[in-house]
Amino acid sequence: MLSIGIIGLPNVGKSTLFNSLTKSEALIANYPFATIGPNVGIVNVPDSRLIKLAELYETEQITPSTIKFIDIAGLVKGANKGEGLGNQFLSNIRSTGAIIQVVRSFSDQNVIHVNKEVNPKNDIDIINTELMLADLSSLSKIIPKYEKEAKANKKLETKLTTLRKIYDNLDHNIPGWNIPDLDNEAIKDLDLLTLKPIIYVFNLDENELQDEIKKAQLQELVAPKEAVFICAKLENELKELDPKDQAELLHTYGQTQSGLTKLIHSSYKLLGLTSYLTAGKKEVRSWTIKKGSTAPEAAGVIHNDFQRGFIAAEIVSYSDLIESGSWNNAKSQGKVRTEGKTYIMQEDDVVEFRFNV
Ligand SMILES: Nc1nc2c(ncn2[C@@H]2O[C@H](COP(=O)(O)OP(=O)(O)O)[C@@H](O)[C@H]2O)c(=O)[nH]1
Ligand SMILES: [Mg+2]
Repeated sequence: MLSIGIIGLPNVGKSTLFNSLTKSEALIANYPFATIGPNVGIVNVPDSRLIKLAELYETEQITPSTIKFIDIAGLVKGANKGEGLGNQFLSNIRSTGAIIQVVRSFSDQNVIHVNKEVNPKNDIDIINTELMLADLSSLSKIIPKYEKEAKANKKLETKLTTLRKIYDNLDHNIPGWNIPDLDNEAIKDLDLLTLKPIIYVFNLDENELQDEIKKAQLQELVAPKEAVFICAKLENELKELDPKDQAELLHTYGQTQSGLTKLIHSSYKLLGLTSYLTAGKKEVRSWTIKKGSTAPEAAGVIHNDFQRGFIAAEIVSYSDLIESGSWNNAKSQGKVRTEGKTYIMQEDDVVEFRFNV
């Protein structure tokens, strides 16, 4: 399963955020390195369509899509040289599909800041410098290897050119994200940290949640990357409440939905994932696929046999199905389409596969 690593300086609210996301009990404490070892949590992707479909099919079995989050400790200045939990940190983050960088904006005097002052720009620079140094170090090992191999295999020359281009940019303080026109084929198996998809999460004070000017300034720091604004402390309080009280507390800060919901949806997209739906009396379910998957590939997520024996996919859009009131009605109204092997799955598809085994 693809995962997202949560990184950032100590005491910025990573574990608080992780706890709210997973409702688990990773250690929350007011000192660096409280989170020893990776904390891994599986999070459901909220999807109100599943609840509607469950009503329609009178089933109680709802299975949502999930994402794996990892609370990663130990990123401090010098992590690339093994400071803090440097090396362990690097191996934990290398295997994730994407990164959430948590940046402190909240100003609580009781929570120590490792660099003594709350300064989002400075903190982002420290973290991204560590990521770049780690990438430089990886490349300085990979490049000589390819240089040797390229002597015998000329095909590797283009790859080597790309690797050198990334190295030179990093050497001039430009992370992989900001290098234009990289050859996708050459970078896809590299696992470089500054090539991973990233979202910045700014952890705000409660009263900053409605401060549009502040939020615009923070977004500016990381544009064109996505920024999500939350108050981890508030999210942590929300998870203790029932839905009605949650809504009331959110309302106090001018919010209509939890920042976590937005973060989970953004994370899912960031990983390049999308989903399609199946619905029946036994179960209503969201299935995770890579964006751009064909109908047989999507069928394969349910079972290999579905992919191997794929004949066709019968598909109705979610809104048409709800409007028609049942699959059969939708069918008699001509709203159920039959799609073949080359069909690219869409997010709104409710599907029944036909296959031969
Ligand atoms: N005031 C305030 N305190 C927070 C917030 N988020 C986290 N904290 C506190 O900051 C301290 C460090 O949080 P933690 O999640 O352990 O940080 P980590 O080191 O990044 O994992 C804890 O005492 C938290 O209660 C927030 O949004 N506002
Ligand atoms: Mg922590």
